[in-house]
Amino acid sequence: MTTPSASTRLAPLTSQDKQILQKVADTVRVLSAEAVEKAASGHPGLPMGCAELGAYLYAYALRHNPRNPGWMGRDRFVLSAGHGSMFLYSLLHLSGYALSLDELKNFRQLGSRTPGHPEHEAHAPGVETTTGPLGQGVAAATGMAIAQKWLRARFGAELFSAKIVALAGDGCMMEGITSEAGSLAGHLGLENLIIIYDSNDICLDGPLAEAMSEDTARRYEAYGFNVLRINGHDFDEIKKAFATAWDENTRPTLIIAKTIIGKGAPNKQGTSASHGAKLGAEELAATKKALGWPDEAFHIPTEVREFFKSRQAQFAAYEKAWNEKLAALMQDPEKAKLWETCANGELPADYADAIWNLDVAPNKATRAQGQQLIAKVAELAPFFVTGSADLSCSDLTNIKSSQFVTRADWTQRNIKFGVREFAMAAANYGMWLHGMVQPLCGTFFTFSDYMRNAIRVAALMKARVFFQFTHDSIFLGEDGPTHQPIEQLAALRAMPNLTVFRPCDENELKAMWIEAWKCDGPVAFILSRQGIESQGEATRSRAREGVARGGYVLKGEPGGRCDVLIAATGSEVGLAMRAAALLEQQGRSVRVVSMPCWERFEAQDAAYREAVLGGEVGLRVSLEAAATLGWHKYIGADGLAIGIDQFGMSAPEKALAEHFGFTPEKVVERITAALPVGA
Ligand SMILES: Cc1ncc(C[n+]2csc(CCOP(=O)(O)OP(=O)(O)O)c2C)c(N)n1
Repeated sequence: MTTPSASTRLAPLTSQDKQILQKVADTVRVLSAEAVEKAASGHPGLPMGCAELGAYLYAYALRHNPRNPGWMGRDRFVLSAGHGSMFLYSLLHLSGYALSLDELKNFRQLGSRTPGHPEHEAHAPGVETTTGPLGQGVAAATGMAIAQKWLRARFGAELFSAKIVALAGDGCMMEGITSEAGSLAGHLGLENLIIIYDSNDICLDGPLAEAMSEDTARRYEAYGFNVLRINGHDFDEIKKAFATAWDENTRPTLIIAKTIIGKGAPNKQGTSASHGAKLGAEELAATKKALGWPDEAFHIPTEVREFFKSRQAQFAAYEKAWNEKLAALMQDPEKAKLWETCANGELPADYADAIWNLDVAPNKATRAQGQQLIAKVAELAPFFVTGSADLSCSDLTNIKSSQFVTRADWTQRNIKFGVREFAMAAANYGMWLHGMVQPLCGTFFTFSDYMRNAIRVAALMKARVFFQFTHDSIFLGEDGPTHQPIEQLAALRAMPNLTVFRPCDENELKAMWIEAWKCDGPVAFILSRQGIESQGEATRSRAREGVARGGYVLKGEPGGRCDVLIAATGSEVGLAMRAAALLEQQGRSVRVVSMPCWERFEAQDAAYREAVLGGEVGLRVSLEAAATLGWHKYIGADGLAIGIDQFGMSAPEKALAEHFGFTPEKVVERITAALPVGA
């Protein structure tokens, strides 16, 4: 595989080139400092320190087209050190993206497209991913690089040889997620990944040396990176390093760029004083003076404007050349069809029926049934890719008809992310952001905590990653409390934009898979390790609509009167049904509500919710083998929440059920005790 040669693609730098690049860099410096000054908040240090790198990147290195930020063939730039957001905004504005100077003047203000940290394209075109939590951008970029290589194996190197460039600071380099991502990228030989390390030796609290002293270059060499060291203010060195990185065919690249934080601010450069606060009027004035800048605020030199105007033809030409290659590919009807399917993320029109009519064995663990669904989905969606953090044998996320991706074989559909949960989660949203793939990744539910902030960033962006979390309660048994989730359900339900499903059997599972594709944001599948009793006809007849609505009456009738209402999810739905049968033997009327998805239920109108949970009800009970937090909003302050508000224990499943009161008899005991006297 050959990538287009950067050395031939990039114009040689003349002294005139360097002059204009320096002007661009200084414009980035001053614009960034001015915006932070006006907002009286923000981080001028990184944009000022990385200005030369940014100028060269946006002017020459990136094959992008600012007039069409969504062009699939573009190189992608991720500012992992998201606090330096003005770096990105300045360059997007200058290079011709639809981000006005007024937006730069509105930095960090309510409703602006220039928020404190870069937020995905809903805010500014050209922002490839939301960043800010340090290190995550590197893992997201790794995911984008993975998506590129995966698509290259299907559509060819002509179309998928873009580079993914991430800019990381000292902070990113200290984060564990960056190590996970680096280790993975080296292992997979992601030659399309370029990490620029803004090595300025200063972080928020002061000199880096007080917190980090390892040899980063050797660390990355050990991961399998090609490591280059440059002076990040020298255009010749920058050009050479980028040319080498763009030409690299086997290894990811780390460019360690030594820079001076806040460069250009005469008194604050090189110190943490320029990291995260405005320079102050005096220092800003001194900066402008030192750079030979006019007093006028937000000044952009005409030659900088003219320069980027002159670059637009080249930017457009990149896309045009790529479009011609795409047109050639489209001559092949089979490839053309596959392209359309992947590009539109299209499922067959009858996908819901195809899923619903699948013959799935009842009375099994939902993770096991889930694997059958995954196989079906893989058939329906050729752009569907799965991955696991070394648990595919257990979380059963892998597509059985396919093998695992290796650095030499990207035609496969399962990815071994290794035991790197956090990077896996961020890489998965990176894959989704890249486009043309639908990722799913899995691990044990309790380890969703390792991934949590990446799930959160995915939710913030409404990136539709499917997260499959298995071993969903204490009933995983002997592995004990470290592995038994308790508070994770409540924690995920509290996250905006995330849809959480906990199906009770194969029918709810199928309905979940139908609904997951309609979600606008990440989706969490919470599946059991242990076998679960199927609800048979009850869910067969009601779950398809019921799951879509998030909660539904599984036994009894909506509204009306009953002595006891039990709302449950997942494995506890079967338990609720058994407890209901015992209560009925005592002559009590019982309604059982299955609530596999709170978010969907919340989205229903009041009349529907009232019909499911309301009416003349003697006692409302919730039943879930997890923290009870949140249930009282459905069962009322006087309802009985049966859950587990303590950590679990290591023991066989049955012993745990007895101990924690999750048997039909014990549930009935508690309900009977809670019923009003005489009821
Ligand atoms: C996960 C995470 N932890 C902490 C922070 C807060 N924070 C923002 S920038 C920063 C220091 C980063 O230092 P460096 O990468 O060297 O940035 P520079 O000083 O060069 O701008 C910290 C701790 C964050 N944004 N994300």
